[in-house]
Amino acid sequence: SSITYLVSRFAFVRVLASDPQIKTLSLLGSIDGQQAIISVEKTAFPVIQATDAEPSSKKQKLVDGKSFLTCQSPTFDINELVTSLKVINHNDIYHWSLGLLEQNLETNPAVKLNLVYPATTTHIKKYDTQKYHFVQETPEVYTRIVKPYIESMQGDRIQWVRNILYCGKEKENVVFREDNSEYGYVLLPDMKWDGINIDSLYLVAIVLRTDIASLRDLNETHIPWLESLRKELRTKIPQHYENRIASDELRIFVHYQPSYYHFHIHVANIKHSGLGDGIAAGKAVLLEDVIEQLKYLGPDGFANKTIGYVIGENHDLWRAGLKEEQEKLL
Ligand code: M7G
Repeated sequence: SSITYLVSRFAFVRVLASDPQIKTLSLLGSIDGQQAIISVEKTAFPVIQATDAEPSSKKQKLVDGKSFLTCQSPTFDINELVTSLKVINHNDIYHWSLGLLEQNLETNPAVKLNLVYPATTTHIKKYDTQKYHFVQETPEVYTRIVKPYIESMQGDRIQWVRNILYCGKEKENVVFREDNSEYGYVLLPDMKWDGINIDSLYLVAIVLRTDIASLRDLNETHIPWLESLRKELRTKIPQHYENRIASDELRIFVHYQPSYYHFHIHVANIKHSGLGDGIAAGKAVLLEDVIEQLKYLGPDGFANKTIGYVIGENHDLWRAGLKEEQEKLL
C-alpha cells in the first residue's frame, strides 16, 4: 500500500524519541493492528552556495530529473522562503520572530517522513529512548556472544538488501552498479537522504559478496578490494553529482555495530552533522582508517582486535551478555 494511505491509518501509541538538535521525532503506533514506527525529520534548506551556483540565468536546475531550487547570492529572496512573520520580541537592534516556510513537495519539502511497517521489536527498541554504554568487544566476546547474535540477524531482517542486490528494488535511483562478482557493489541513495539536498547527501554502497557480515570479518586479503571500492566511491560520486560535491567532501565509513549484517559502506556529505550518533566515534569507523588498520592487524585482521563501541541498553547484545562483560572490565 502507498505510504500516504498507511500513514493516514496510523494510530498513535507513544513517542519513542525526539531530538531538538537534529529536529527529528519518532512515534510508535499501529496500522490495522500491526506495529508501525513513523520518524519525521525537518529537512535542510535547499540552498546552493553562490560559489557552487550555476550561471545566474538558470533559476531551476535539474537534478536526477527533479527541479532543484537554487539561489544566486546576492539575489536570494528571503521572502520566498519565509512568510507570515509573527514577532516574539525586539530590543534595541535585535528582533526575533516565528514564521512559516514556503514549501513545495518537489523542490522544497519541509519534512522527510519514514515509515517502518510492520515494525519488529528490534526496530522499536532501536528507535526507543535508551541509555547508552561504552563497551570493549574482545575477540573472545565476539565469538561467544556477538557471532551467534549476528547469525540470528541474517534472515528476514536483510530482505531489503537482497531486494536491492537481486530483485531490482530501488533500481530507478541506483547511482552506480558494478556486477563483477569479486568487486561488485550497488551504490544508491540511503533511505536517510531526502534525495534533493546535496548538503545532506547520504548514499550507501552495498557489496554483492555475502561472506562479510561486518567490520569483524575483514582481514588483509580484503585490502585491494576495499582500496578499489574506496577509489571508486571518491571518483564516481563527484562525477555523478556534476561536481556539486568534491571527492574530499565525502565522509566514508562503516558502522560497528551496524543494524544490518551484510557488509555496506556509508557515504555522507562531511557537512552533514545532523546524523545523530551515526557519525560519532564509537559507531562510525572511517573506511580509510579501516584499510590502514588492516595493514597492521595481521592475517586475521579485525577478528583479532578488541573493538570499542557504544551500545544502547535496548540492544539485544547488551542483554545477551555485553552488560556482564562490562562489569568485569574495571
Ligand atoms: P547500518 O549501519 O546497518 O544501520 O546501515 P543504521 O545506520 O540504520 O544504524 C544501514 C543503512 O542502510 C542505514 O544508513 C539505513 O538508513 C540504510 N537503509 C536501511 N534500509 C532498510 C534501507 C532501504 O530499504 N533502502 C535504502 N536505500 N537504504 C536503507
